[in-house]
Amino acid sequence: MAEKVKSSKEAIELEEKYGAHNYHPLPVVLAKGEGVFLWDVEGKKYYDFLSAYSAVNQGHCHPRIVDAMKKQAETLTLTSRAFHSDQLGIAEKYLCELFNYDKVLMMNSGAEANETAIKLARKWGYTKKGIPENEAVIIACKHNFHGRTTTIISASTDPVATKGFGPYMPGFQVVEYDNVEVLEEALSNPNVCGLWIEPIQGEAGVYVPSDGYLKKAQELCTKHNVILMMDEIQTGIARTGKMLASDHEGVHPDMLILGKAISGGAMPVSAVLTNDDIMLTIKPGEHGSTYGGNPLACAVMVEALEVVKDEKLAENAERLGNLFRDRINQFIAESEIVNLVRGKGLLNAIVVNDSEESSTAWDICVALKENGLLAKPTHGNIIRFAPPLVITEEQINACIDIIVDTIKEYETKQWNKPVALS
Ligand code: IF1
Repeated sequence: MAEKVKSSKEAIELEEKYGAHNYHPLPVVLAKGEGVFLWDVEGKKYYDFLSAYSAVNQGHCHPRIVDAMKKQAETLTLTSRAFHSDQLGIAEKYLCELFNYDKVLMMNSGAEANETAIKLARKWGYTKKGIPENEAVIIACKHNFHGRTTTIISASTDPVATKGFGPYMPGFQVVEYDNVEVLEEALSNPNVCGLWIEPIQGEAGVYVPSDGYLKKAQELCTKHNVILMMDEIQTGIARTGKMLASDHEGVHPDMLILGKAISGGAMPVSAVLTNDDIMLTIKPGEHGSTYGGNPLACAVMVEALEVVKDEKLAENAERLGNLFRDRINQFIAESEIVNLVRGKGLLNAIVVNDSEESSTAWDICVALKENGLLAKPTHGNIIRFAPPLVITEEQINACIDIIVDTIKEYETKQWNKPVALS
């Protein structure tokens, strides 16, 4: 029988002793999740305002997703792609019809989906665009985040993500995000096969580009015969108030890269969707993964996406995201340390007026935890707020009260000034 920890303290000690130290988690040990709520080992209840970095958009342990998972888990979980399964074609059809693409390649993690996108773009560049072998270039943006593999970090501009992991994969050129002039210049290079961007830069601190940037990027890609590779792993699946963040500008990317919430936080599922001209450049045996498109993943994914539609999660994210930013902006007018809030739908962040190296954002997140709300800084001075999209108006108002009161308490302690808590 699996052991159970007796306390949060014991759990943390076990991770410290036996686990890699590749994270610095907030000091909380979670044992149960339901909807927007999480409970720690001692039974304390929290609002989840991270949603596992936008993987749990449908809420923790959604009953429909759990039931679909149980049913398929008792029937057939994995065949490998050496054989067909009765679930894959159904799931592929569902995704292609939902997002309007010819074909999909199923993988597991977001990083694997981005690796797949890179291979597809390069293969298309050599076989269809006529780029000389091994000279394909993919344009990425400063402050990008697309995953942790050695090829993906070769395009990263974050020293924490790259230092000590070289040598780096060649074939990437990095340009300013949200700058169409540099795009025009970079895309005119005939060896460029892809432009690889996030519609909102999540890890960078929820950077929303100027209106029209995505549309201009697609136009320039079309003009220069370059694939627009849109990484919607964090911004997709209703998170920003539309099914895809690209939908805000009516952009249909040449290649759509999905992960995280397409399986509602139940298990890793990712996917790359594109047209036949690009997808069919990869021939049998040239790419894949043991678990890619497994029957369990397919059954879970279809139900998780049905939940998004049936519960109108995009509409809810749009409406409550506006409410969130309106109320936080009202608070900013009187706050000493919060100087802006930005985001779309229920992907938001606040910036505190302190350096990236400061512990302010972390200290506020620890105080929020004490007050029953879990969030995490993306950098020293930015806190991301991203609750499950099933949150209600009453719940988000209660959470905004917690956030405002906690920051007011923090400001008081910092400046010993009496303030009336709301
Ligand atoms: C961690 C943040 C980090 C992503 C986008 C691909 C991936 C991600 C736009 C890779 C993953 C996760 C990874 C997770 C923390 C979180 C994250 F950006 F969300 F904040 F790390 F930067 N494209 N983002 O956001 O997908 O391989 O993880 O399935 O690494 O701790 P993955």
